[in-house]
Amino acid sequence: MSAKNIEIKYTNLFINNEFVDAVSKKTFPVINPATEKIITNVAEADKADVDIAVAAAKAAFARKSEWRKLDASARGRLLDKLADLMERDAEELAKLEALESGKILGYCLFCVQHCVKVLRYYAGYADKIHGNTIPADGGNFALTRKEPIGVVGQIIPWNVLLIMITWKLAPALAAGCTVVVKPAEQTPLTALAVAALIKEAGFPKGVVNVLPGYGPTAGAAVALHNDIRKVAFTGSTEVGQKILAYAGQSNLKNVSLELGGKSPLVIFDDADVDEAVEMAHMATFTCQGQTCCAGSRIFVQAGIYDEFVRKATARARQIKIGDPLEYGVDQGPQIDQPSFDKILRLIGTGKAQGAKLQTGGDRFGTQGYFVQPTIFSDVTDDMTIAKEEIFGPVQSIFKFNTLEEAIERANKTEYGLAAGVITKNIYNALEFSQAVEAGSVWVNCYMAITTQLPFGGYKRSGIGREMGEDGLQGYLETKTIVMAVKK
Ligand code: TXE
Repeated sequence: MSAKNIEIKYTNLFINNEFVDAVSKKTFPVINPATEKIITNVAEADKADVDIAVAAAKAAFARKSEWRKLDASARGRLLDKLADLMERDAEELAKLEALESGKILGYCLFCVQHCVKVLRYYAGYADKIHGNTIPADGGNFALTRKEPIGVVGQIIPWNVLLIMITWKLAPALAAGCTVVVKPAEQTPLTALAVAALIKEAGFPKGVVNVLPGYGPTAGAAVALHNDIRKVAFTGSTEVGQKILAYAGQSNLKNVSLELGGKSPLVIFDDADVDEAVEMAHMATFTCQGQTCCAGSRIFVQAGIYDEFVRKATARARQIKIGDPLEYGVDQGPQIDQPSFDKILRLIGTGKAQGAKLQTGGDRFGTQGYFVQPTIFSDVTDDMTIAKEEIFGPVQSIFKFNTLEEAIERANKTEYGLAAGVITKNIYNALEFSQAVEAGSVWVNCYMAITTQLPFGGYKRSGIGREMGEDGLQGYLETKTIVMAVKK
């Protein structure tokens, strides 16, 4: 199969294990960001469809339903089967994601492999979810049960859709919840391909429902729904704040949020400069800079600063931009016009506010949302590019002198998703790791994200954790049962 031979099989809403039209019969276009052309049109969910999907999820969660009666180990086997199917269709899924998201094919294949691991990890957890017996005062017999929270709404972003949908579905299903997923409007096709695999794996109808549509309509209807007990959201901090408000306005549903970031990567003089340049390059430019934990503030100690800037610039100039489906391409387009405009506007502020443009700084080509890999040196903390999330291929390099200064400036942000430090000095690494306000800290590595490790943010980067055991707990309620013992 050639890289471009991509078959689009599913364009309808997925409710009760069937692909159906929207109630309104409306559709919306999915755009190829590399060409700005329409790939296809997809059914557009709105509140009426959300109501139907939530009712389906609620019925699937009802007492004595097929799903509720399944042994926990059988839930695990269904997740394992889904992992098998994703492995089988890895190439197809990766191509679809590359097509609609603009991420390069190699990275999309990596994403599928990551998802398979996440599914297998939570598959193993399904029959190991249990409470405690507790020696309560008064001599009664007391125990806790871990129960699924119920119908869950999951609102997914476009940047790594397959990974995000899996991070949310796998723990929710292992816990025994049922789900209504609202994928980002930019990337519904990959989400619908996953829906088809869920049906093929044998999940009972209504357990997972997937509703492509827009945020303020379908997304808001999910977050406001009174029968949804938890909403898990990944996206912008601005929308995250709305989700929390929707929960407050409706039924006080549980909320977990994974939001934006402005993550610092601090590189000390004792680092191997070539290795540090490579790590910083990966931290900034992976996925065109469209990762929540992108190393978007690179702090370099004064002694190696000039050498680092020179080498980082040379490295960025090696990036090959092009069609994400062509082998050998390093960087595809940004996701859409608003994102493209935002990145160019922020690059403009960098130039205007006195950062030194080392390379890039403009669009690439004349068609598609391509942005040149861009490096700014001499960036200061007060500049807009030091504060706002760019979500694009822009590396901002800052100079620092001491550990204390690095810690203080690393924390000078409203975000707190991730941080990195590169040094051979264990004391500096430990001091930084403890002092930095971030959900993940990587020492002499970056983006070391695996399914066993909790991931999430401090401050405005979010609430709650995904992945690892913490990720599972987010889909469980604790029930305390106390039984009187005959005295
Ligand atoms: O995000 P939105 P956008 C950041 C990044 C990016 C910026 C804007 O800085 O440039 O956000 O991206 C749904 N009620 N991140 O506009 O709008 C929407 O349909 C309910 C960081 O794409 O937050 C989509 O499914 N849902 C991030 C999802 O929210 C709503 C990943 C995310 O879209 C809604 C993406 C509403 N009122 C962007 N409005 C990360 N943390 O990785 C929108 N949505």
